[in-house]
Amino acid sequence: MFDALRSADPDIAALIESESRRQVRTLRLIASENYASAAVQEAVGSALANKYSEGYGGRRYYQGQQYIDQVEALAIDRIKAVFGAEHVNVQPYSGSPANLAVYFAFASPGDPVMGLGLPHGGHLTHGWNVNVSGKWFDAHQYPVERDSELLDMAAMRRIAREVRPKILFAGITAYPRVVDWDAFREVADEVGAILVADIAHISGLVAAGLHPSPVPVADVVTSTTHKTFRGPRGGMILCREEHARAIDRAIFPGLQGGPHNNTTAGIAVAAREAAQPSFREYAQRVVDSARALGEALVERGFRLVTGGTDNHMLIVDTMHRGVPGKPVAQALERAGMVCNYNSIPFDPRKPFDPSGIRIGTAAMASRGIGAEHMTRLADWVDQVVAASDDTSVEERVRGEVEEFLIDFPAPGLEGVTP
Ligand code: DSN
Repeated sequence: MFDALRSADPDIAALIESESRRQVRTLRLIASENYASAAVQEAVGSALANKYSEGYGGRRYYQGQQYIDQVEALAIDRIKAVFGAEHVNVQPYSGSPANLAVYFAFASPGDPVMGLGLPHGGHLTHGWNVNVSGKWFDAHQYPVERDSELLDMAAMRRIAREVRPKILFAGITAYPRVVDWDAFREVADEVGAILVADIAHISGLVAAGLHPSPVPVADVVTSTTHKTFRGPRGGMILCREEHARAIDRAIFPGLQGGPHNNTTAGIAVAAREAAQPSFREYAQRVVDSARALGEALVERGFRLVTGGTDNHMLIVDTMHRGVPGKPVAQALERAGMVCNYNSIPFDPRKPFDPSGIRIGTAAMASRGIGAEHMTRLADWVDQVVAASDDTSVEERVRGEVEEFLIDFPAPGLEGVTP
């Protein structure tokens, strides 16, 4: 691999090879990460990256689009088929630009908008105060309930009635339960808001039919393409036909220049993969293993936010075992298991040193690791946390993790020697 790169730039080649080995040798538990297939990676690394294509199919500002138009049309048609969408735009550079385009399409600076608070599992771009969505709009946040830690739909309705948002975001980045799109629709209709479902985390589960789809319910659906959907790093917007022009114009020329055609090709490949029966099996493995891991962690004295999971992620309150999330995440990484530290709802600790960790099962499931392996994983987590920085335990577990992973090749990295 990387013959040309190794000779032209050995420094970068060596770093890529080291990162590839790291991805092969560790249990990747970051809920927003995955392994894109070799086919997706080849599309992304192709000559399509050399081409400028500002505009849309048949209406571009540069000549030479005979193949690019076909690539983008295939990506759009396949995403439409997978999700049953009326209109699709595959040009957003990623999830944050996709969400910004929605604000640009439907609101003006100063307008009221609403989303789930970041510390309660929402996203920065859902109106959090340090983000442009919180600085340029009159952003209001709804919470989860203090006791159940489930979305507080009554509070959401009450705040929406008060502020009458132009845009109502329903969507999550750190929330392990099913989102009731219909309940959001009711409120959006009542207050006259555009309902936006951000399914960046769960789009693979939606594609596989393992989470209810917001596509028939919401006005607009935004997503990244690389999390559970397992495509390249990119974004997409699905919407009703009536919003097609507003969304397309918000992306280009409103917000972006030329689309990244190589990424578009990668999205097309991923959409084809998502239509295969093997993708459904993968997605089932994702949710089954998340549930099994949750049960096994609870048996070992951990507390899960909301008590469990319906999707690919677990928010684990590590303070229940007496240790904050950050040192737990650091110890787990030393032991070969890579997750991120995460706030829990109503966290008394600071975001940079919070009370929990977030664990996702998508990348593991892509390697074929499933529910039957989760007691082993929970034991490793338990042992590392119980050992409290004992490096001999971390080293032993790291060795066991590496040995375990030999039987589960990582998609897209099959040629990498651990
Ligand atoms: N960074 C993504 C995540 O980890 O959930 C969200 O943007």
